[in-house]
Amino acid sequence: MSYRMDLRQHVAAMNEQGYTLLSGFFSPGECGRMSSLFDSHVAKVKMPVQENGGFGIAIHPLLPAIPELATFMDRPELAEVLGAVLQDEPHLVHLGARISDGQSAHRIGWHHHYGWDVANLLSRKKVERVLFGVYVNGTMQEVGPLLAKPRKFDDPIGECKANKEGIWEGEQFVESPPGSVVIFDTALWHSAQRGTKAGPRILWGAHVQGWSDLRPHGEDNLVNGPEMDSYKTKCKNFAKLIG
Ligand SMILES: O=C(O)CCC(=O)C(=O)O
Repeated sequence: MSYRMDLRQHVAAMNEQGYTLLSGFFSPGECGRMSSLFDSHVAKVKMPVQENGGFGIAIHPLLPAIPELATFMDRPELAEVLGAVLQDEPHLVHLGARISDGQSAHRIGWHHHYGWDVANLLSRKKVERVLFGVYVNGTMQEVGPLLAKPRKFDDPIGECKANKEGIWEGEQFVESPPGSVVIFDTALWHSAQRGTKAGPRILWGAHVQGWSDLRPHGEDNLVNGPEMDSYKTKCKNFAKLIG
């Protein structure tokens, strides 16, 4: 699937399987610049990627740490897809990153980020909150794939299986080249697997909900701090995403 396909197809994919792909959305040059930003940050704060034997390290909240990432979100087509999926103007309410590598744990445990009363899912009319994840090095076997358990938007949430880091029936490997964006429903059960090759796997992204949906969520974090002022002036499309 490509981000150039019809917006209705992205909405259909979200509603039918819980995720959609913007394959190769960012160019190799952009991915190189993103990697440098993360390398500099990790060196500055002396954060070894293998800090805890888990699935790499997390950076939350992300924008106060690397505000330059704003420039990569200044893309009207990103807001267009997010708006179509949410049926509302998109609002960034959390930014974070995870950096892992070939030494990380085999898998990150299966989880979802719905965060509200899961009974809502049965009667809701649309996806309420999504994640968009930028897979700087891609999501594939060598680098480490995202895994998803496809779901329709109004399916019940289902149980977390006992084998939290194991193989789940119906799991799908979501594979796409470097620079791809995966947009997924916060109610999607997902995991990720260590790559077969050495080298970093950088994932960064946001939680997004409609501007008219004012419900707080336990993972909301600082996206609109003073360090963003100059980016809001320079990046008008980005500014609309954070207000
Ligand atoms: O690394 C991935 O592909 C998924 C990351 C993830 O599950 C998360 O950060 O919630």
